[in-house]
Amino acid sequence: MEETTKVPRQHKIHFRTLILSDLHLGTKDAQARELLDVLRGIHCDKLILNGDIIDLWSLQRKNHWSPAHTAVIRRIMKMAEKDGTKVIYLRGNHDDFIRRLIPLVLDRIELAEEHIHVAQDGRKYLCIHGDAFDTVSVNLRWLAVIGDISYQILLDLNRVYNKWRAWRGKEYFSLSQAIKAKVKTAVSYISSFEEHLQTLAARRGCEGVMCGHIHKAEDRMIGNVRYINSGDWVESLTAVVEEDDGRLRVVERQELLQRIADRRAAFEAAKVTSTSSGEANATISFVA
Ligand SMILES: [Mn+2]
Repeated sequence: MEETTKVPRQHKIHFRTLILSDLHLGTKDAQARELLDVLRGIHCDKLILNGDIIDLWSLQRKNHWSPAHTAVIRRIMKMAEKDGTKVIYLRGNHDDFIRRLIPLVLDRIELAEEHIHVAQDGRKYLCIHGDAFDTVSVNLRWLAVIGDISYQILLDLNRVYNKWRAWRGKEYFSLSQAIKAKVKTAVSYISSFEEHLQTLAARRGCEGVMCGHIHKAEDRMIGNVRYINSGDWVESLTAVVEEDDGRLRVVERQELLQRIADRRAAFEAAKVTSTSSGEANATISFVA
């Protein structure tokens, strides 16, 4: 893997906070390279890893750990060590092995069950993976495991189906997203999820809740609670950022890449201008 610290800080885009969830490192569907491109161009004060970062469930079945996955972990460690980023790793249901360790603070890296993020405007957001709101995975763990295996099959199917679509010249279609949307509505677990979420936010004195788990980025009001979901790095490639002006937003990989590219281009342009103006005198005297 490429060295990750060569990009100078001035070349990077800055966020007060970056929230990522559901990287599922250790599975073959984790989009680790795609994430690395983004992480290398970002400097943030705080990084919240909202669960399912290392997929131990899947690793125990089949090991798909790759050098790109190691590079992601290494980049995160570097952010804590070199950039001074405070890293908060929250337990997910696929990495619940860290449950035995929490709460634990290792210098700038903190492992926890949940975290209250105070935004620039003073509003409090409860950050929690979100499986606790998922009545299926809490009460029927065996069903959740079966669901997880069928999700894997679905992802495999999705890949084959989209290869066929690409061959036919058709655009990408997420079979798994479509089926999941249908199934979850049918189970009507959504309403109980919303109730749960509002109760917990009230109990923690928070105006908002930030989750992962469902692999679908969202930003909407549930009653008087702002619910923000950072999505995942398996399919949707989304994150939540807290901009320098304090706005919390859901962002897609494409936007992040564009901003990183713009930043680099602006920096390079500034460098060229300063060198050419430095050479200008020499040119003028030569002409004279
Ligand atoms: Mn999860």
